[in-house]
Amino acid sequence: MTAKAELDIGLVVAGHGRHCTVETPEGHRLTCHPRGKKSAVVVGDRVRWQSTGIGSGEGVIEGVEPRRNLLFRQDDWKTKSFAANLDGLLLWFSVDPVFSESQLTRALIAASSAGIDATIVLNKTDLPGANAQRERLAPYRAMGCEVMELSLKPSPEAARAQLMPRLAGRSTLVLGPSGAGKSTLINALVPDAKAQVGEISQALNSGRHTTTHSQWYWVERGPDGRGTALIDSPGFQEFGLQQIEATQLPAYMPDLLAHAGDCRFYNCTHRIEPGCAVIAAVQRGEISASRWRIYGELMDEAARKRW
Ligand SMILES: Nc1nc2c(ncn2[C@@H]2O[C@H](COP(=O)(O)OP(=O)(O)O)[C@@H](O)[C@H]2O)c(=O)[nH]1
Ligand SMILES: [Mg+2]
Ligand SMILES: [Zn+2]
Repeated sequence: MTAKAELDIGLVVAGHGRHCTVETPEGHRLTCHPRGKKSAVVVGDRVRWQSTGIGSGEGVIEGVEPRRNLLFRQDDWKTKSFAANLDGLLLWFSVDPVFSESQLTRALIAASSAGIDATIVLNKTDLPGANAQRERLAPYRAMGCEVMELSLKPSPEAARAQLMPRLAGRSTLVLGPSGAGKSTLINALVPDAKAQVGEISQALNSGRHTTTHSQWYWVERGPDGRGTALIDSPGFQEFGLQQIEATQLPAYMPDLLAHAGDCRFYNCTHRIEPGCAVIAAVQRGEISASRWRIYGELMDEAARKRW
């Protein structure tokens, strides 16, 4: 038996349920299967693997290196991991289709609780209606979120210049609903995107590429196995936050948190209590009514899980 420390280290660049595609430091990609019933790996994981046999072109994952972070959502019945070991997150929304503020808030809370730095992107600002969507993001700017406005398709060079300082040398997950321009981004920044997907299909011995899982793309592959990477993720409808305790929610909502310490009751839920400083701030317009409404929905969901 090979000692664990001597096994090869690889990077998970695509996940396909139980099996995944692993990239070696030399840039080779191969399909790997987890050993036994160990939990599935996610894109961004560093794994120790060994070949299933000379010429097999496949491997077995013997272990997963400790994760720096993991972005996931937890719906009522299932946990869905997006990626691990992230340096940043682009919450990628557009003027059309109009973004869901509930999805935005949920993703921001998930990122904050995972300790991942998030930037909100509003794409397609060339379209009519951009001002209305810009205004919907004002509360997010006010609470300290970085918001970037792009029109990627008509101005790809300007968009690249805006984005690159944020992306260089980091691995960044792109998360957002379908139709917002994520594939357009990948194609603009990753010239050989098709080839990178092709390598994965080849490693899987299938011509068809699945878009139901996250996928790693090198914008620039560094010599040391590091570099600039974008991780494309499938669009989502649901974004459950069952992993977060109800009482912890305000800790991940900076606009609420700024007032939560001034409530009359130490265990205030900020929904109905007299002397609630959060409700007072909503009434003064210092917290947006829609953020407070979404907070209420998240509290209801969190309460539901106790049954
Ligand atoms: N007007 C406009 N359309 C864009 C922009 N960026 C992307 N699109 C278009 O939006 C549509 C959806 O883009 P796509 O990249 O497939 O979105 P995805 O589902 O998030 O991967 C395509 O028709 C793109 O050409 C933009 O900045 N402005
Ligand atoms: Mg797409
Ligand atoms: Zn309160």
